[in-house]
Amino acid sequence: MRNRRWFRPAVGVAAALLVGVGLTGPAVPASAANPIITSIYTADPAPLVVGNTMYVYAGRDEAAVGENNFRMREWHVLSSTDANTWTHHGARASIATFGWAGADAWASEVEPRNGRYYWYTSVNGNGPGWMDIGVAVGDSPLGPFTDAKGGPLVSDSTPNSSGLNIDPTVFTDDDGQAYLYWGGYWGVRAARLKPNMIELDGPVVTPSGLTNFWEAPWMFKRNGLYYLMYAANDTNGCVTSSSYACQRYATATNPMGPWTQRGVVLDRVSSTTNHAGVVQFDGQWYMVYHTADAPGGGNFRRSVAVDRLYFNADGTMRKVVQTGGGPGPGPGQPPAGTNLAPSATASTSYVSPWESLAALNNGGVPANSADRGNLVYGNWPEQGTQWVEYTWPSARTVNRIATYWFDDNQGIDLPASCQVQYWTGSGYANVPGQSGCGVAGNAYNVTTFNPVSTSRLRLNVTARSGYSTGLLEWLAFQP
Ligand code: FUB
Repeated sequence: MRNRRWFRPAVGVAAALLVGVGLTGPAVPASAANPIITSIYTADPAPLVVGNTMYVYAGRDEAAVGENNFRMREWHVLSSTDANTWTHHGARASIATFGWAGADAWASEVEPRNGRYYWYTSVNGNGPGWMDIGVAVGDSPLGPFTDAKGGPLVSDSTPNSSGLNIDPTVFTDDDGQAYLYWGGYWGVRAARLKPNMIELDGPVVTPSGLTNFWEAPWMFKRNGLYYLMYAANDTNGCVTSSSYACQRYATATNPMGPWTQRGVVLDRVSSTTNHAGVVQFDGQWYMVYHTADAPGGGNFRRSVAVDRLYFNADGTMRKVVQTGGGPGPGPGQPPAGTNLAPSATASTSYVSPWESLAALNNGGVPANSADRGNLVYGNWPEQGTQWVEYTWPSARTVNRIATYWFDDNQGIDLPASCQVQYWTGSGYANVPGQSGCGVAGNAYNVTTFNPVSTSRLRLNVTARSGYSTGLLEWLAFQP
C-alpha cells in the first residue's frame, strides 16, 4: 500500500519481545527543553490535565539504530506542573496489559470519567486481524492500569471500522456524552461511547470534511467549537513529500461533524510520522508532538516535544513554532538564566512622552499584556518599524531574548514581527540563526539565536498596519 511505513511483526517475534517488560520505574526528572525526555525514545504523545498537573502518555520507541520498523511494547507517562520541567514515571501500561494482544503498543490517549482513567490504546491483537483498539482503566492518572474489557473495543470485525484501527482519541462533551475518533490509512471513523466508556453506543460512522486525513486524530473543544486535529500527508499545502506528514485541523459545531478543514497547524516534523495532542494548561494552550530530534533519533526512534499554541481572535489556530527550547515558563514567569538587561542602558527610536523606556529592564512581572502596573514602553503614534536597544559598557555574549509585549487594546497592538540585531563594530547585522521572533500576548516570547558578542543589542519591532507597538519587559540572556 502506498505510503505504508511500517510492517506487521511476526507474532512469535512479538511474543519474545514481551519478556522483560516490567511496569515499574521510579519517577525521575526528565528535561526542561525539547525533546522533553532523552533517556528513552518516546512517540505519539497524548496530554491530559488533572488538577495542577499536565500528564503526557506516550509510546516507547525501542527500534535499534538503522531498524526501519516500529518496535513498541510499552506506554510511558511523564508529568509536569509548569509544562516546562518533566518527571518520567516509567512504563504504566504495556502490551502485556492486554492478554489478547501480542505486539505494537502504538498511539494511545487517556480520558477521565467518574474518577477513573480510561487508557485507549492501539495494539496488535493476537488473533485474526491487525491493529485493534483496547481500553485499560486505572483509579489515578498513573494507574495501575488493567484491561477494562478483556478484548478489543474496536477491531477489524467491527462493522464499518477503519482499514487500520489505530490512534484513538476520546472526547467527552459538557453533557457527558463521550466520542471516539480513530483510524489510519486515510480511514477516519467515529462512534459514540456508552457511559461505561468501554462499549460503542451506536454505529461506526465515517465523518465528513476531514480533508486529507491520514492518521492520528485529536479532538477537543474551545469556546463552544469542536476541533479535530489530524495527521495529513498531502502535497497540497501540507508536505512536499508524502513520506512525511503535517497536522491539519478542522472545526465543527457538532461533535460528529460535518467538519470544515481549516488548514495546517503543525508543519512536518523531523520524523516521517507526525502525531500530536492539544491541551489547555494554566491558562495557556500547548501542542505536544514528536520529532526525531533526540541524539541518535530517527523515524522509529522518536521523542516528545512541547510548544506553545496560540489561537487567533476568530478561533483559528496559528501555526506552532517548533522550538528546541520548549514552551518556556508559565504566564508572567520570566525564563530562567542570567538576564543581562538590568546592567544595560536602554535607548529607542521613539517613546511616547507619557510612557517610559525604563519599563524594558526594571524587572516588572507582568500579569498580562495590558498590565500597566510597573511602567510601560509604548511608541504611539509612531508606526512601521521602531527599535529599542540595550548598550553595555563592554561586549557581552548574548544568545536569547524574551519579550513581553504591551497591548493596550487601543492604539498599541501586538507587533506583526520582530528581528534581533547586534552591533558588529561597524554596523548592525541580524543575529545569526534566529528562531521565530514570537509576537504572542500575555506571555514571554523566547527568541533564540547563535551567540553574539556585542556591546549593543537592538530589537526591531514592526507594527501591524494602523497600530503602534510597546513592551512591558525585554530580557537578554547570556548563554
Ligand atoms: O507509533 C506508531 C504509529 O506511528 C502511530 O500509531 C501513528 O500515529 C504514527 O505516529
